[in-house]
Formats: sequence, structure tokens, C-alpha cells
Amino acid sequence: MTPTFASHFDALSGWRATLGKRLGDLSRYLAEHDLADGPINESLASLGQRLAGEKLIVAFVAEFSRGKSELINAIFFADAGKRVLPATPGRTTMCPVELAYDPDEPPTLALLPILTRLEGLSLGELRAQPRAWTRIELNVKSPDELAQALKEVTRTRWVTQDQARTLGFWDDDRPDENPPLDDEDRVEVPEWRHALINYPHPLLRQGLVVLDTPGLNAIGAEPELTLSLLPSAHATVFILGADTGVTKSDLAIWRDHLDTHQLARFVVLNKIDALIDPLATAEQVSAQIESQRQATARTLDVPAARVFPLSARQALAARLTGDAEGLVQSRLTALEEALSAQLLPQRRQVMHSLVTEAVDDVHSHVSRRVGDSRRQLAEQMLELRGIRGKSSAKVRLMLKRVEEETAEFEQCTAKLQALRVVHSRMLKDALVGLSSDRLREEVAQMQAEMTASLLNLGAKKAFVGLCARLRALFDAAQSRGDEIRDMLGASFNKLNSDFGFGLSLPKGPELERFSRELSLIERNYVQYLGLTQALRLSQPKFMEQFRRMLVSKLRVVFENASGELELWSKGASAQVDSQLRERRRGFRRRREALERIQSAAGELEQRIGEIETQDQRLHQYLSRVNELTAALRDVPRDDTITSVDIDLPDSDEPVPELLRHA
Ligand SMILES: Nc1nc2c(ncn2[C@@H]2O[C@H](COP(=O)(O)OP(=O)(O)OP(=O)(O)O)[C@@H](O)[C@H]2O)c(=O)[nH]1
Ligand SMILES: [Mg+2]
Repeated sequence: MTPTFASHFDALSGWRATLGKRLGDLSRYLAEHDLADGPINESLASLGQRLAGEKLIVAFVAEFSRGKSELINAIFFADAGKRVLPATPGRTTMCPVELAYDPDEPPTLALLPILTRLEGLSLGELRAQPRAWTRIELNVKSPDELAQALKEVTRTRWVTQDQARTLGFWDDDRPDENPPLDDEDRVEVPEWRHALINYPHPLLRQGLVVLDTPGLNAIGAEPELTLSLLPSAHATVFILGADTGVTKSDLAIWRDHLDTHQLARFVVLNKIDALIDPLATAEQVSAQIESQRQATARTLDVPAARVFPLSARQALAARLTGDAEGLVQSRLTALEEALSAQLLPQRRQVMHSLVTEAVDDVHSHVSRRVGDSRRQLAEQMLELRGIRGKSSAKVRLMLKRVEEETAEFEQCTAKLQALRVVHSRMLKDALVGLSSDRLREEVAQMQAEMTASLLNLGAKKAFVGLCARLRALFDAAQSRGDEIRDMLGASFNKLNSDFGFGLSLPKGPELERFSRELSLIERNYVQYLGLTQALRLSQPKFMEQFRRMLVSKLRVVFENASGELELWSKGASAQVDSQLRERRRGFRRRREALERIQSAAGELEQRIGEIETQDQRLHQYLSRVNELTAALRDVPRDDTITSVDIDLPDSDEPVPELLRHA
């Protein structure tokens, strides 16, 4: 059978596990032989965590009843033996549903009440507050109980028009888009704002996150969906009905949420089974599907190859009954192949370059450190060989020389102290502009400008102004960082020539990446503010929610940027500290050796032997580190999946019987 998304994803996880394992080997070796200092160990550990926690997010977006949930069932959950996510005619999924797996939590359905919208806290903030969520334990052993529990995501409640307005489901300016009223003038709204399903499915266990969304229309959609969840997805799947093609409301959703080339987009023409016509031949039906596909591609302005006609229902049914012929007819595998081909190599590239970069750093750090120690050993060796056959008066003289050299070297401590003071002052100056206080001030200024503008029509301008100021802050921090590097460069050269250090300047701090993240946030928000949404900002609650969401997004970027700068700085000072330690140790060894030689005959040869052994040992360490880093660089970056030794990490939790791959 052709490999599906699931099996390709398995291979990616295997590959990642190989990287993780080799990274672990390297870190352990470095630690056991004391070959790396704090910052290097820290950055290896955080890389390991990042690899292990790496997520791949796929979001499904469409008007209601196009078959999002059914398609998710068919692609990911057919092996549960049942339709897991509720999929029924009419509106079904009422809130965004995130499927993921965190092994530290039991299988649960966590639901965030819609009323939390009234408190103005953003979804991001509420994620960190377990008490805000209603939890339902999931019995993953029983497909029936599971499906029953997940029905909760379809729950609604009836509220007055006023309440609907405050909750964001009623907009007096857009009467056409408001939901219908019942006999008592009440409006039906979702019971939940967001649902998280923690479910030990093999794919989720390996870092896949699936986002199912409710049929989106502009009213009622959580801004976070557009501003945070969708932009962070690695792929989005947009679904249409093959029978209807692109309707007006489909097009509105496409424009509002997906019409940006930043996203990897796949378009599905679902329900092709509904086109089967007893009065037409199979060829005629195929031709009809093809022309529908071309028309869709033209309307949405995407390549026709990105439009996939298929039948989710047929595919699910075929997988549940093991009907290979039915699966072929459903045409689902073409979409799965495309998703795999596009996404998985891309994830590989990202992880691979992360690892290669880190490994290069480690390698140059260790080579430098070992090289430095070996150089000292060689000097010492030269000295000891020079006293072979010399008198004890000569040895005494040499001892005196070591003492003088030591004293001369120790004069560097005052210089180093001064360097530390200057460095930390410069770093502090560079970090001020990236502080959260500074960020808050800038956002407050934007908010003041927005509120002052009539009907918030100046919202976009105020926001663009904010982004320009924030970018200037990054630029300033970058040039401060460059100044620190230049200052260190000059000092290192002086220390090297005056005191025999082997200090080498690391590459400068790189804040460019954070400016790019800022631009991405800017693009998403600008698109959002361009919609009639700007008008909604005149509601204080909405404005507060918007502000909080914005601050929490930006704070992450700012914290990461200032973390990067600090880590870079720490790396530079750690180099000085470790060389200082090494040099002192070297002087001590020389002195001790001479003292021993002075007190006993025969010590000299023994000491020379010891130095030789030490040098050999260092040489071995270095070759082993070369092997370990080469092993990491050699994990293939491209798609030669089978050539990698795939040993998946042991998992202590057994996969529930019914979820095992067939
Ligand atoms: N004939 C046919 N029906 C399908 C197909 N895919 C889904 N359906 C049906 O269409 C209806 C809606 O499917 P859902 O998966 O609930 O649609 P959705 O996009 O998740 O809708 P909301 O959750 O309301 O946003 C269900 O009755 C499905 O069984 C298909 O390929 N062919
Ligand atoms: Mg649904």
C-alpha cells in the first residue's frame, strides 16, 4: 500500500529520535570529560528539548459542514475504528478543537467556557491557568465512550441579544451576518471557547498537532484564531464542497483567514462522491471534477496541483472496513502524499540546520579548549626536557622563573576585572530597550493613538507605527550588541598578546531573526485590522483583549531576543573564565613538577611520561568529539529516510490496543 501521511510522519519522528540520541551521546561525552563550559552545555540541553518538543501543526479551516472534522477523522483517526470527532450535517464543531498529546497529562478533553471572553484574558494567558478549564477524562480504551465524550465540542447555549453582543457574536453594523433569533429573541452561541484534546494517538505522541475549527464566519471568530493559531500552523487545509465549488461565504473565509502566501495552503474539494450521477459515465463525472478543480484554482489563485478533489466520508468508511478499492476511489492519498512531501522535508531542514549550527559551535569550542591545553602541555614538556641532566641550581632558577611568570600573568586579573565591568555595563544598556517595561510603554502609546482616532479608523496606522518603533528597538539592540563584540575583540587581542591567552571572538549576536518574527506578527495583524474588525476595537472589552493578546505575542519575541543577547554575552565571558582557570592550572602544574623534581631524582622522567599521557588523552578526546559531531552532521537532511537507523524512544505508556496501527 502507498505510504500515507501517518507512515511518513513516523519516519520523520524516527529521524528526529536519531538526531536526539546522537545529540545525547555528544552531551554526555562532553560532560563526562569536562570538555565544555556552562553556556555550551546549556545550549545543547535546550536544543535537545527543542528537538523532543518539536511540533507540527496542521489546521483545517472552512465554512461549516464542508467536512473538516470528517477529513481529520479519515486522515488521522481511522485506526480508532470509529468516527472520533463528531461530524454531522449542519453546524457541528462549535469551537476550535486542538488535538495534541502531552504525556505528562492523562487523556482528557479540556474545555474553556465561552464566558471567559468577558474577562478580557487572551487564550494564550488562559492556557497557563488550569482552573479556567473544565476537564473531562477520556476513556481511550472505548471508542464509543470516546466519541460520546467528544460530542461536548458541539454544545451550544441560548443567550439574549445583549449577551451575544458582549460575547462578540452579534454585530449591529453587519445585520446580514448575525445568527437567526428564536421565538424568544435569543441567539444560539457556543458553550465553549476552545477545546484541547489530550489523546495518546501515535501521531500526536510524535508531535503532530491538529487544529479543527468551527465553520468560520467573521462574527464570533476568536481573533486569536486568525492572529495566533493559524499563522503558527505549518500547513492549513481549506475545504470546499465539490458540488458547490467556491461560494460567496467560502470566499469570504479564504480572504479573511487564508489569503496570505505566508501559509502553506492546501485546498480540498470534498464530497466528490456526491457528484456520482447514474445518468452520466464515469469519464463524464471525472471531467466534471477536473473542470471544478481548475475553476477553483483560478478563483482562489492557487496552482491547480494544490487543489485536491476527494471524498472524506468515503475514505473514512473505506479505512474503517479495510476496503482498499474504496480508498482509491476516495482519492484521499493524493492529499496525504502532498502534505507529507511538502511538510516533512521542510521540518527536517529546519531541525537539521539548528543541529548543524549548534554542533559547529560545540566543535570549535572544544577544539579551542583542547588545543589550548595541549599548547600548554607542549610548553611544559619543552621546559622539562630542557632540564634533563641539569644541576639542582638550574632547577631552582627555573622555579624562580615560573614564579615570576605567574606573578606577571596575574596582573591580567585587574584588566579582566575592568573588562567585566565595562562588558556588563554595555550589556545592561543593550538590554534596556528589550525590556518588558519598554514594550508595555510602546503598546500603551499605540493604544492611546487608537483610542484617540475616530471610530478607531486610525487603528492600522497606530499599529504600524508601533511596529516601526519596536523594529527600531531591535536595531538599536543589535548595534549595541555589535559594539560589545567590537569592544571584546579589541580586548581579546590585547589579552592574547600581553598575557598569552588564546581567546577568539565568537560571531556577533544575531537579532535579525527576531525582527523577522516581528514582521510576521505585523503582517498578520495588519491584515486583521484591515477588516471591518477595526470597528470592533471601539468596544473596550475587545480592545483590552486585543492589547493583551498583542502584548503576550510580542513579549515572547522580546524575551527571546534579550535571552539571545545574554546567552551570547555569557558565552564570550565563559571563554575568558575557562582560559583563566586553565592558565592558572598550567602554572601550578609547572611549579609542582619542578618542586617534585627538586626533591627527588627520577621524578623528571616520570613527569615527562605523565605529560605525554595527558597529551595523548586530550588527543583522543578530540578525535572522539570529532566522531560524535560528524555523526550528527551526517544524519541525512534529505528524504533518504530508510538509511537512518530508526530507533524510536522507548515510551513507558503502552499504546492503547485500539489505537495501534493495523
Ligand atoms: N457525501 C459526503 N458527505 C460528507 C463528506 N465529508 C463529510 N460529509 C458529511 O458532511 C457533513 C458535515 O461534515 P463535518 O465533518 O461535520 O463538517 P465540518 O466542516 O466539520 O462542519 P462544522 O464542524 O459544522 O464546521 C457530515 O454529515 C459529514 O458526514 C463526503 O466526502 N461526502
Ligand atoms: Mg466540524
